[in-house]
Amino acid sequence: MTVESTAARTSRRSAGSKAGATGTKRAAGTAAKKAAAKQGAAAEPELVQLLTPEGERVENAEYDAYVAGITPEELRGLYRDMVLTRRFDAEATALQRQGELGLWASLLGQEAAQIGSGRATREDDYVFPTYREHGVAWCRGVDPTNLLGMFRGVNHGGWDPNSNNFHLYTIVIGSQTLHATGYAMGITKDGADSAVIAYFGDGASSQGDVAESFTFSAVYNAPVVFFCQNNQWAISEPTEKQTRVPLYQRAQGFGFPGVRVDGNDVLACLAVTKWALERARNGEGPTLVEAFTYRMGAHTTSDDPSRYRGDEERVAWEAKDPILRLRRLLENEHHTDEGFFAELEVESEALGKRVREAVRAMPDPDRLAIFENVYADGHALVDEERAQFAAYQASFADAEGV
Ligand SMILES: Cc1ncc(C[n+]2csc(CCOP(=O)(O)OP(=O)(O)O)c2C)c(N)n1
Ligand SMILES: [Mg+2]
Repeated sequence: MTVESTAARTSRRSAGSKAGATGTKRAAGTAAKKAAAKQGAAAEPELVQLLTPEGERVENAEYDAYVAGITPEELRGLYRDMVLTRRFDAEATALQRQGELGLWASLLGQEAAQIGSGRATREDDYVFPTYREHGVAWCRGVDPTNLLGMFRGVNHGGWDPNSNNFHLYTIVIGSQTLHATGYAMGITKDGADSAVIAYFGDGASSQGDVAESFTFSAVYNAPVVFFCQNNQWAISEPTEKQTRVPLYQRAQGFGFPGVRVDGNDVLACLAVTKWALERARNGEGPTLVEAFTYRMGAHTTSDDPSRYRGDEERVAWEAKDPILRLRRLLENEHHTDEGFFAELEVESEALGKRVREAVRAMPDPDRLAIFENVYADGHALVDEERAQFAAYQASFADAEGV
């Protein structure tokens, strides 16, 4: 497998194949791209898409096998995951506005990339997220309320990474790709057949850490999937400021495959990630998956995107909404009734209420807790600093419970 766009080869192949019985249509766009190329216009590279924004399935010889047996119940499950994740995210944004959280990084618009890839992982796989992977956390079984402690400033993480094989959020962008690569190299040494997936953004792709991870994982054939959510922005910097080539093509220089997938298509993200994880398990080494998506909201609640981007692109991406397109598929193929959507609404409301109550009930931490767990067995210098800080706190006239 080379880094030639898998979709390009697939669309060549599927151009001669027959449309399926469930309204499947052929991968389109090749002719238009050729025409654009003739006119000298820069054609956008192909991406793997299995579900159009209109909710129609697209045939794909390479990746169909990875979602071929998907049942209506599983499709409803993916829809439920995305709706509840979006609801949780909206609730967290509101809690920040109410002063209950210090900050929130919204995943709005990236639900398909996260749920599709998250649901592709196996229980024994290990996930290294950045700070926006609330949907992946959901798939891994991390209780969403646990994600909020760090953003409320009451802990440094809030979950045990080893309980769900879901590492703590990482703010130093790109650094988790190194941790993931090291972990994957360890898996190989253990002789296990688990895989690792590292999430990072288009901005993080410029970090030296990411380049080093690519080199190491390629040379050591590490079982790791690099899942880049290209949401078009790194705070106020557009992707053009990170790269002169489509990001997935970077993999070529390191000697492993790269694929661009429609990041708003949950089925394509599921299929491509399953394929990449399978390669890792089979000893075929790393893969770069570029999920082409869009950050619908602000970078974080501290950001005001109207200062650096117009409304037009958000409006264009709204038409590609990941949840809407799966809803259209479910409706087109009569996999749901009104009861399903009504029950999901009730479930969303209940989740919102649970999240609000959990956040408000989070106790302030003991002020000296920050000195705990620095070293496994304690350290004289930390003991000294703890004593100094305790004395400082006690020096205030209204000191209590230090
Ligand atoms: C090493 C490092 N440099 C700078 C920052 C400040 N910073 C935080 S988020 C961010 C942009 C990240 O963009 P991207 O990787 O595209 O991820 P996104 O936020 O879009 O999900 C930057 C520069 C940081 N956290 N870490
Ligand atoms: Mg980004």
